[in-house]
Amino acid sequence: MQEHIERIRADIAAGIEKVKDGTRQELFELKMKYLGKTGEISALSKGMRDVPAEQRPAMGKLVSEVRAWAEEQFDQTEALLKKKELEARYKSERIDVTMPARFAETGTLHPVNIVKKEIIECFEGMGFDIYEGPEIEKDYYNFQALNIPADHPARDMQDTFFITGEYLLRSQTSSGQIRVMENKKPPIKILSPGRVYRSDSDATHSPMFHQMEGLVVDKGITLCDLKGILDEFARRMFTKETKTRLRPSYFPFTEPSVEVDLSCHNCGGKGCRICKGTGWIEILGAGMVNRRVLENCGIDPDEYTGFAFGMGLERIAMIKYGINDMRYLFENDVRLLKQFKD
Ligand code: 2NM
Repeated sequence: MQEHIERIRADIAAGIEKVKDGTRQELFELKMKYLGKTGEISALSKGMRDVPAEQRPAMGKLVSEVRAWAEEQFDQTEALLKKKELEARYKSERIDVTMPARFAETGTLHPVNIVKKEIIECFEGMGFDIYEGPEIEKDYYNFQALNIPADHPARDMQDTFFITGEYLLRSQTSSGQIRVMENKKPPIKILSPGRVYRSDSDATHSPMFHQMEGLVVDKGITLCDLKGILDEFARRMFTKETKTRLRPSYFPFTEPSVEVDLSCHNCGGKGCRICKGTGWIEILGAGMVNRRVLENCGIDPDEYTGFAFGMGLERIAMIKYGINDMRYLFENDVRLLKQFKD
C-alpha cells in the first residue's frame, strides 16, 4: 500500500506539472481523478478496512498526509492558473491611456457660406430681416418690375436661363424683394441671400453664384443712410479702419446708382497686389430705389424713398481670403475647403 501511495504522489506531481500550462478545467478534472468521491485517494481511505489493525494507524497517517499534500498542490496550482488567466486578460484588455485619441473628422463651412453667415450677422445686428425668394421666377419679377426694359442687354437669352417664355432662373435676388414690397407696407428693412443664375463662365463668373441684396424703404430715406449702413457693414465685416467710397454708376432699378469701393484691407489704401495698386476694392452696387420700381410695387414714391444694394458672395469670399479664381469655389476640393474655419 505504501508503494501505491508513492505512485499516486508521483502521478499527481507529474499531472500537475503538465496542467500548469493548461486550463483550470483540466486541473479540476485531474483533481477529481484523485480527490473526487470515486477518486484514487478516496479509494485509499476506503481500502483502510483491508489493512491489518496494527498497521492501520501508520497507514491512516500516510493516507491523510498524501491527501493534505494533494489538496495543497491543487490549491497552489489553482491559484497559479488563476493568476496566469488574469494576467493574460490584463494584457489583452490593456488600454494605453497615453495614446492620441481618434477624433471624428468634422466638416467645415464652405467659404461662401462663411461670408454669408458673417454678412447676415452684420445686418441682423442693424435690424434687417432675412427674406429668401424663389429661385424659379417670373419674367415680371426678375425684369419688368425692376424697370429692366425689354431691349435691355441683360434680357438677352445668352445671359438669362429661361425655362419657358414666362419663367426663368432668377438672375438677381432683387426679384424676391419686389414680392416683399408688393405685399408689405414700409418700413421695409430686408436682406436677401440666395442663388442666382447667369449664362456666364470664366475666372470671375460662374453660371450659378450667390448674391446678397439689401433693401430699406421708409419715409425720408436718403443716400446718406445707405452710406452710413455700408460704412458700418465695412467696419464689422473687415476692420474698424475700413472706409467706403461711392462712385456714380447705372442700374435700371436705382436712381441715382453707385458702385461702392472699400479701402483695401490688405494695404490700408497704400496700394498693393490685391487692390491692383489703387488702394480700393469694388465690393457692391447700390443706389436709391428707382421711383418707377416703387410705383410698380404700389408704393408712393412721393411718400417713401429707399435704398438698395447687392453684392456677390463669391466675390466677397475671394477678396476676404485672397482667392484669385472663382472656379476654386466650385471645385469642392477639400484641400481648399479645409483652410477656412469660421
Ligand atoms: C444691386 C445694385 C443696386 C437692388 C435693387 C433692389 C430693389 F428690389 F429694390 F429694386 N434690390 N436690390 C440693387 C440695387 C441691387 O445689385 C448690384
